[in-house]
Amino acid sequence: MTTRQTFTTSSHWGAYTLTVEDGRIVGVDPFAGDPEPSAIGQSIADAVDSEARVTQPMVRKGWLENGPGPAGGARGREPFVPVSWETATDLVAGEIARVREAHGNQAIYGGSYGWASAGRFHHGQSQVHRFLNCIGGYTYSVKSYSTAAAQVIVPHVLGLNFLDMMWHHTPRWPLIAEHTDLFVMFGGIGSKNAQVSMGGVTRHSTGPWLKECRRRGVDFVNVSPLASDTLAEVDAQWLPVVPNTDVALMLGLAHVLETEGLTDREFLATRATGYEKFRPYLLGETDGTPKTPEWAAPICGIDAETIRALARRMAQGCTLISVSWSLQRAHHGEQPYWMAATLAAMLGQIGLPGGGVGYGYGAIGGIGTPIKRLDGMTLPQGQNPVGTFIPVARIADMLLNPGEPFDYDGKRLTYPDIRLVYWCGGNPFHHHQDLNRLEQAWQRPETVIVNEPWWTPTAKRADIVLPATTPYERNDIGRAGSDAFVIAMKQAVQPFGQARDDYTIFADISEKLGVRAAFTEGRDAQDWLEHLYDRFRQGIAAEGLTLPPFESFWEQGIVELPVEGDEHVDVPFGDFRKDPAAHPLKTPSGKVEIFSQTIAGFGYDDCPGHPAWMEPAEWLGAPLAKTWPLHLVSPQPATKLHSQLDFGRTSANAKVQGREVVTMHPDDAAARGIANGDAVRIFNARGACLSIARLSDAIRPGVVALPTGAWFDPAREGSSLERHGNPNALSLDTGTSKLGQGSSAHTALVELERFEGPLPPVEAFAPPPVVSR
Ligand SMILES: Nc1nc2c(c(=O)[nH]1)N[C@H]1C(S)=C(S)[C@@H](COP(=O)(O)OP(=O)(O)OC[C@H]3O[C@@H](n4cnc5c(=O)[nH]c(N)nc54)[C@H](O)[C@@H]3O)O[C@H]1N2
Ligand SMILES: Nc1nc2c(c(=O)[nH]1)N[C@H]1C(S)=C(S)[C@@H](COP(=O)(O)OP(=O)(O)OC[C@H]3O[C@@H](n4cnc5c(=O)[nH]c(N)nc54)[C@H](O)[C@@H]3O)O[C@H]1N2
Ligand SMILES: [Mo]
Repeated sequence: MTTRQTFTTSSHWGAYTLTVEDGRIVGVDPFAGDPEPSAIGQSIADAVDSEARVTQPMVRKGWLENGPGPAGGARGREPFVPVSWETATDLVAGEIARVREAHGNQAIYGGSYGWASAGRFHHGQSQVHRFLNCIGGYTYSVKSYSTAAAQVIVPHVLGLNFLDMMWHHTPRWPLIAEHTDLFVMFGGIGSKNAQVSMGGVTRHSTGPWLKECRRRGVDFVNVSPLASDTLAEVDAQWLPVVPNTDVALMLGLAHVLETEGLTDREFLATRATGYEKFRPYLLGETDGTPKTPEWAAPICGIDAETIRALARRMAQGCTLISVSWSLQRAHHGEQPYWMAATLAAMLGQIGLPGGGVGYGYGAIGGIGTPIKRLDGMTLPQGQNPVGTFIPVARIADMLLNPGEPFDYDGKRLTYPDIRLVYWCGGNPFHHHQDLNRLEQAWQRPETVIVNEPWWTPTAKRADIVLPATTPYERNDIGRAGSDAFVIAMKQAVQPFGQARDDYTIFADISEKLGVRAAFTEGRDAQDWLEHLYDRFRQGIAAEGLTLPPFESFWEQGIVELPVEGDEHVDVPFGDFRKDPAAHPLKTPSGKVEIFSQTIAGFGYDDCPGHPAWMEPAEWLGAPLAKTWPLHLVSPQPATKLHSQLDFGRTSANAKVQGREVVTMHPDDAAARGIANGDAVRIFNARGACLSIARLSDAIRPGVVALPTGAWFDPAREGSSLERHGNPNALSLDTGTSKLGQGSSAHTALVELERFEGPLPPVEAFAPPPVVSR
């Protein structure tokens, strides 16, 4: 007899009801209250018993036989030996103890970047950080791949933590719908990326809000190399900018405002500082180059008349400038964020309803939603006694250059000498730039330990792999700060193979290291869920919000909190605008810093004291473009979250011949004899990957777009040709600047050619060779 049951669950891409028959997930139905559910969820049905699952603990053969040490190329190439949990736990505990004793805790790198699962208790990073803190700490990472440059520049310019700026001080949709005349979107605003949000987005409202704004008369301008970066329904004017040149375009706009008497001098004098230092640069008095529209046009690819007309329009009514995260994930990525704030200050509309500047609409779900944000359902991570850290995207630099100094936001720091790397809930061999370089760097540590449900490229490059459960194999709670829901994520199926929860894995290692009590505080997983829930429930009770007791919540499955509504909408910077003396910004001057004495004082050659156009390391105007004539942008994938569930149906169905698709302009294709659907090889001096061409005139000529997410799959023998279409075989691994040291993923020049001959197989999802001891 067939058994059939349903279970609620949540994910970074939404809430679903899972139907399980005879122990298998057979149905995935989106939450009924979600107006635009994400198709990513359909891949959940393929998650649990995928061929890519890790069945039991595994140890790299050479590591098991010879012990820890730099791997000299063996990591990622040698077969694995299956071992028992008892053996694996002993090996991990023993190795951590050895490294700690011989080299100190700072020799352990536990940054462990990645998104892991939406469940707040079984959240990979929280678990591994808590564990490593219990054993004396670890070298950690700061900021994110997503927004590192923004996280560093925004506090200098606007005196706000960037995430705070985004969640609390970015104009919300109801204000935009009511007041904004013109919405100028650098990097566009799609609803593709708003499918996901850290911890979940239960009611997807970015698309509906964009359409509502259009219905109420907002005019949109999409400044982006891809027309599809904005919803077709908003009828945006498309300005197909040359990638990484938005600052030149913004300077051209600023020049028109300044020279045509359209700047708000009052605002600049009373609510901003340093315009008098920026203005001579803008007018060319300091460098002999006035930043006119005619100067900007050949750089950014938008003609001077269009720039001039746009500047005048921006000064005519209520204008909101938005900048996507992608612009700052590029070389000199601090500049567009700084220059956008400068432009908004020149227009004098910061602090007006529906005007000014906003960052990151559409980058993830929930930004701009009229909601009261409620934080506080995370696993406490404890204190890290170790003080060494890196900006997150400097991992390959760190592994390659132990003991070397580097600059970061005014500090001179030193790369630690890492002996042991522990990753849980992230996939660096998906997310890092220039993966062939990381491949070299990754051989250096003595030991790499990875907890993973699947044989990701990172798991394949570990010495010890501990198989973790998926969110569908354990109980958890789904909750995100800017979401109205609390969701019971109920165990739907039995753990696959010998998989264990990360919590159990770390509790057992803690036992061997004598810190079990500190790690568990005497609670089992279910106790923790109730504890976290109760703590959250008490916390919000202080704000007058009530949640049912745990048992009834668990019974109900999905509970909505009354936190959404127009009463949560205020005008960002409204008080500051009204009375800047009484409500100063938290910058040194209390005002918007168009010139920052702090940054100028750092003396960086790649980030001066005011926003400026500096040529990126690679762009279409560089001499290098003669060799590599196409700019590669690598947007986030529509059909998955990063590399997660890449083997699932939603991702697989969008591939062609099992490969990620690259979008290119028909003219660029014709010049290379490429037809729609042809296999292509994309290459530069750093690497090469295979992909399938899709021709579209909705992309700027000279630009190609290959989304991230295809599991890194270099050929095993002979060449390092990546076979699956992962753009990080090609991207540039350099910091945004000495200030932010963020990822420059969107800065890369490439060439592309038709791929002749038989296509090599994609082996990304095949487990590595396994041998017995
Ligand atoms: N479906 C889905 N959604 C996601 C994710 C996912 O994996 N899948 N990941 C999430 C995460 S972690 C993040 S950080 C966000 C990222 O959000 P973003 O950083 O905003 O998004 P991207 O997809 O990287 O880039 C968006 C677009 O920016 C444009 N672009 C690139 N370079 C330039 C430039 O120099 N100038 C201009 N004007 N435009 C440029 C490209 O055309 C690209 O399509 O997305 C989140 N949303
Ligand atoms: N070229 C280029 N590269 C980029 C970007 C770009 O725009 N262009 N964007 C960057 C950005 S913004 C980001 S955020 C990164 C994405 O960074 P990634 O690290 O690639 O993010 P995820 O794919 O979400 O990684 C999560 C990993 O956790 C695993 N996992 C899921 N649940 C669990 C669990 O319960 N336990 C354990 N142990 N593991 C689990 C998943 O299988 C997956 O391997 O990529 C970056 N890379
Ligand atoms: Mo991200």
